[in-house]
Amino acid sequence: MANGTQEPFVVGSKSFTAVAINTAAKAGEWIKSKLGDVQSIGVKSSAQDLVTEVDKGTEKLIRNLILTHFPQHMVLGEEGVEPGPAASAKAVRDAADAEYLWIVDPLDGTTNFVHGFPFFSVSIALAHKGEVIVGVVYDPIRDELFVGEKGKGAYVRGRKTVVSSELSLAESIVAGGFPPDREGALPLNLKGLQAVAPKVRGIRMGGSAALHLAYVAAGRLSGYWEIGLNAWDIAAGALLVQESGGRVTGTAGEPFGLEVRNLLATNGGIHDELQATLEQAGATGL
Ligand code: 2AM
Ligand code: CA
Repeated sequence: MANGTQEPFVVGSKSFTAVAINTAAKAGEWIKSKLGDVQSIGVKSSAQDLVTEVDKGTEKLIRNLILTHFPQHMVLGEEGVEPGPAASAKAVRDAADAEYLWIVDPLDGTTNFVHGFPFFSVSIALAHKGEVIVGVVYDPIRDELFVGEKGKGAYVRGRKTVVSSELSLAESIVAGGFPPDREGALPLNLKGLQAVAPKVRGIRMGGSAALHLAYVAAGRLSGYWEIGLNAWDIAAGALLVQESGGRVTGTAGEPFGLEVRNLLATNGGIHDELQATLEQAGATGL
């Protein structure tokens, strides 16, 4: 090298996006191979908050792959953080200053995975100085990999994803969700459900926040909201929605950021109506 200067050694010098894609694909294959073969199931904050050796093993695999390529980067993963909203929020705040931060949910939809309900995903996002620049959500059951890059659009199966075109709740399918927090989040998500269900064409609750967001991006759902999420559930999926022409805010309409835990993501056309419905029901926040 000229003047004897040395570049830091980077294995294979792959792009961020290539590493995100390869890592999510490998993790997803591993998860799929373990379906129906879970030996030990643990509980975190409650009997509804499950963790398996697959969650932990997959996070280790992802962490190792990312750090092999980018040893200077930080990795924030669900299984590395104590359960509960306070610890999650603190982990995100503590990591926010990192120049490059990978935000990882090795298995989004653990309850589904444990029960053999085929709706779960691997979610990997890369934030640069607090802004998500790459997002990948992989569904190993359908072998669908959703990938988005800031400013460059989002894709699935080689095709650009575009949000749906509905302009009213009456012609929309909307998804919601129930995280395991029974005291704080459940009553609000139920209130929202009661208010939204009579207004929409259909309501779905699949149990994987990341996959719901990927489906909003791909135009399969017109919108999605959920109270009580964590950054790793939504960082990648939120970028997919934005890069597909959709809108992402907090449920109270506040701008999206990694600290947002109550999420509203839509095709844009139904955003205000869904937000107002949640607002009127008193279902926008903890
Ligand atoms: P998980 O399977 O990765 O834990 C269910 O509607 C959604 O809530 C899923 O995306 C699920 O992700 C998420 N979830 C599960 N436990 C959670 C927790 N303790 N806090 C916040 N979100 C959680
Ligand atoms: Ca998880």
